[in-house]
Amino acid sequence: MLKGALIGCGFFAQNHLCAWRDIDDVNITALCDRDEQRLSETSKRFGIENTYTDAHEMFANEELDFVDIATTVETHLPLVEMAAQAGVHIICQKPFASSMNDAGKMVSMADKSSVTLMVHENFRWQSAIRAVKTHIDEGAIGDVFWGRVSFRSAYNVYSGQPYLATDEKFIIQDLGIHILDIARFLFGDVGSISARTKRVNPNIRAEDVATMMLDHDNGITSIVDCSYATSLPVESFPETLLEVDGSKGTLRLNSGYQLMCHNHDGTRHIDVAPPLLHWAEKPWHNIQESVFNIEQHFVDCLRDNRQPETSGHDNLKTLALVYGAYQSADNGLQVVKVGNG
Ligand code: NAD
Ligand code: 89V
Repeated sequence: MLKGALIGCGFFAQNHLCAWRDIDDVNITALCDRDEQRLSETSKRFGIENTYTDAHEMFANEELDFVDIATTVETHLPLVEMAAQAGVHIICQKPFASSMNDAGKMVSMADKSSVTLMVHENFRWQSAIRAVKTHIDEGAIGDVFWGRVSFRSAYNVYSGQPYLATDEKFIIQDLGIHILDIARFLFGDVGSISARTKRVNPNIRAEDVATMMLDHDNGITSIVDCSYATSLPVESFPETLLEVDGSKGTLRLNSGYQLMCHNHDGTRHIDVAPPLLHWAEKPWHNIQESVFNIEQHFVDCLRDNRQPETSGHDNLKTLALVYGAYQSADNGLQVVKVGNG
């Protein structure tokens, strides 16, 4: 049985804890939040009795195999440092860090302490995204030469996550980070990126629209576009839509989790809708399923002593795209080298 603790009992951590309950041979034995009310509500909801308002105290008192850090980005560096010093494996929410420097420090700390460090970069774990990856890998459309990864919505994300309206950076750092990671997952590492951003909603502080172009090392070009200012007849939050063109055909992941595969054998339409887990709620079920999948992956990696797909090292490449995109947007669509490969 692996013993874990969770730090940060906020909006999204509730999903983490629901998923942990369903992972075999894992027990979340302690919770930490500096907000006493959130801590006590979460403790009652999940029946976890060991609670702390101070993470130092928790690491000193608890015998843990791993910690799940579900706080917002500004706290990740000190919490990862504490966990590494305690010799505890780490799963840390995205955005991993607010600078490449901090991210590099956390990766080095984990390496020095020989603990596994995985970033909770879960969008690539959605079953619809995995289905597209399988089609590409099986050669269903030949050699891929172009792709588009798109997330466009007018969903009110600010109600559940008010900090998104006031943070200095918004859509690339919060959501684009997932969409850029999917582009890396499907099309490979990236040599350079250019981007343009815009703020449409006057009531928020930072950009809510971003359009990015990626030059992948294997010659694929992709467009990654995100918007929280796009009102459509059918609101598809939180679906990521995909277009992939290959030498022998095309793939389209359309709204409603409908995958179209067109090649010399004809055109197939496949329903790749995620399962509705017993604790999940639409429309979030797609993301909630990916939380279960990534937690299971973390545990499998600990057991098999292998690096997770979205290890801290791997996530440095996704973060480089985030900060490269901001640099490009600040400098009139400058092409920014990110040397991802
Ligand atoms: P939140 O503000 O609702 O919750 C964060 C909690 O952490 C709060 O209760 C706060 O009191 C606590 N906290 C902060 N610093 C602490 C510390 N040092 N010690 C103990 N407790 C501390 O935030 P949220 O909306 O749940 O988001 C948390 C993270 O999850 C963010 O980084 C966000 O980007 C990410 N997120 C990821 C997904 C996803 O699909 N991967 C979805 C939503 C949010
Ligand atoms: O996944 C996330 O990080 C969320 C949301 C989907 C709302 O952007 O913040």
